[in-house]
Amino acid sequence: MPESTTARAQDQRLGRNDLEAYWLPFTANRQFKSAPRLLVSAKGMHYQMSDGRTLLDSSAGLWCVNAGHCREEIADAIARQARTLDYATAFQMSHPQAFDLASRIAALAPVGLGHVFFTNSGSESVDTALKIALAYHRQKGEATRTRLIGRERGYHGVGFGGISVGGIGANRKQFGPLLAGVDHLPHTHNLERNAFSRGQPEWGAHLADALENIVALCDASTIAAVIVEPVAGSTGVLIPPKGYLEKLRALCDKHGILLIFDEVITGFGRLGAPFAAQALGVAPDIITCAKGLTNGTVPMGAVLVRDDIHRAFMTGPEAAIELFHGYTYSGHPLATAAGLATLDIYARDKLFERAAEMAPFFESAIHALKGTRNIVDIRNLGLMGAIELAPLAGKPGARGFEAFLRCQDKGLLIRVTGDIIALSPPLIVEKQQIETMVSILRDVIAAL
Ligand code: PXG
Repeated sequence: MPESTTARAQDQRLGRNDLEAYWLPFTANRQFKSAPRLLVSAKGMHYQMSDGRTLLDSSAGLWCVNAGHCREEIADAIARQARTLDYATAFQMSHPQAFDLASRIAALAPVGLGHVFFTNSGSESVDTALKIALAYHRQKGEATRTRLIGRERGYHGVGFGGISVGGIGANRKQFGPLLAGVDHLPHTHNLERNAFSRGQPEWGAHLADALENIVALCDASTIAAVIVEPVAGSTGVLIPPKGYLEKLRALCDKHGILLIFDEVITGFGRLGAPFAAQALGVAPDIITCAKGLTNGTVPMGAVLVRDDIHRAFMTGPEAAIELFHGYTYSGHPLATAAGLATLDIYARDKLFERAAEMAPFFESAIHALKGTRNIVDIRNLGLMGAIELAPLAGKPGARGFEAFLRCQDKGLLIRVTGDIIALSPPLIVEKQQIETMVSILRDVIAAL
């Protein structure tokens, strides 16, 4: 069926069908169902909606479609794999591509993070990383190290571990007491000091010192790990102040605490290097990733682990299982096929380098919006950017959501979090498409 016919057929089907059964994630369900926004196809930088509208994708789906939509090579690899080996038993068995993909990821990773555990999402990667951190200290005879430190405004997915270390009140308050023994560092976002910074802001490295306060209260011997997003994505692209991550690294070293970078968004080129760790020159002990690993096609996540952490588990009888953790779909054949094809595209088209080259243009383009009514901050790093709007009095988030709807009317898909517009275009974005984004944003924001 030609694409447009498929779209129409789907539209008609949805018209007949009840929208009731599907409970959408992180969505105002009743509002959505009163005026559904449905995507039916995609190519490159664009989505097609069921009503025929084309949208320029400024958010790479949800920060995941780094190589652009519907890449033939990835689709072919998935289809081939589905016909060859649909599923491979994952415990005490495996398949060759899982090893290939792990090696390819390790080759992209910072030196020394050479071991890869597969999951199916960012949330699972986070919970896996936290469990590995706890188990590692226990392996080493430091079983008192059980505290986990997150950060305010951090997003680490929706598992119980992830929401416990996460720093978003709304994501926590419905769900009871969460994990015990969790503390939070302060977030680093400060408009008085850092508004309209280009790249990493100057002020705020000292905020990492809050870790010393937690150590003073709890003692280092009780702390297993600190987890942070190198650049916080979901809560509005919060860029680490210069020196902040370096300080956090030094404090973790000083106190024997593992440092986990949650690179679910920043992994796979977003900052112009494979991982933020390399772009920012700070090496964590564990990296979590997902999203861009398969270009958003097949759900997959991964946890990259320092070699000596992995080694600490490879002891005891050879027949003993070293880590009592894993998923039915760890290293799923369709996901590994998608991952290998995705990494091929990143390498062949030099997309991480492209992101680095495009970043200065992106920076100038979005900062040109300074002075537009309603904008209180613009910030950027690599191909991540944010435009923060002044909230409407008494209605936080209303202005952001209105911007989302109006941009859609003008053919632009944006991601909003409260009153912050987050931009993270696919790494294939062209200059002229960045200009289009900025021009639509200017018109929409000025008229809000
Ligand atoms: N860690 C980080 C840093 C993330 O950004 C997750 C973990 C969880 O990944 P999964 O695959 O379980 O969703 C994420 C996910 C948004 C948005 O627009 C961000 C995410 C997901 C959906 C929307 O802010 N990040």
